[in-house]
Amino acid sequence: MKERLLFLGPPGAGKGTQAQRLAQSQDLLHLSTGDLLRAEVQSGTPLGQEAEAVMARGELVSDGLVIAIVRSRLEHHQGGWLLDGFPRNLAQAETLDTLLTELNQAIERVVLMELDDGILIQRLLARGRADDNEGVIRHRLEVYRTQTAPLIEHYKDRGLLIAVDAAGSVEQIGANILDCLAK
Ligand code: B4P
Repeated sequence: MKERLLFLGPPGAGKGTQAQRLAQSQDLLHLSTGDLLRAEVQSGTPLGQEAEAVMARGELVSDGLVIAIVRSRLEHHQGGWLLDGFPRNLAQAETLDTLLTELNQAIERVVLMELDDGILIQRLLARGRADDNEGVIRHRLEVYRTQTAPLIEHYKDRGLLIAVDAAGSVEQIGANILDCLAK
């Protein structure tokens, strides 16, 4: 079983849902930049105040801020990890590559969760978080296409990418991911 993983995919594909299950069952550190940013917003820290309006618009929080969060969590961690929702653009991916070279911890697999826009929108509207209204969701999908989707080629070129169909039950998708990671 691979121990250093990235989860990639459009908003609402279920990255958080599957990442949490897998991290728990395989005893990996689960780093969700979305969850970490929401915790900062909740606590009203200066970082959270900066992130709040950006997230509500469905845009990406500044690279510097997100990278600082990830670095502080990874640099003292021993063992496997799963990055969920990070990196989200090429600049973040390149900084991550540099950080992981420094830490001598290469990525072993990138799991791409693929799903049609119609289902994504339905799932997010049903979730109903503050940034889950239709206008903001459509903007997040656009941000995904322009800024995050280029990472698919970035990781495919390195032979790290596995694509998983993200339609179906949570259990079924989880089983497919485990199968792919065992290979
Ligand atoms: P995230 O917190 O990463 O959230 P997401 O992409 O919207 O959702 P995810 O794919 O994890 O879906 P989930 O499992 O919840 O990002 C939020 C915001 O944070 C971004 O817009 C950005 O502003 C900021 N941010 C985060 N990381 C950043 C970074 N690196 N750089 C800059 N900014 C960053 O599933 C969605 C719903 O579907 C849930 O309700 C779930 O229960 C349901 N669901 C899941 N699987 C299902 C299934 N199989 N069937 C039916 N429903 C399912």
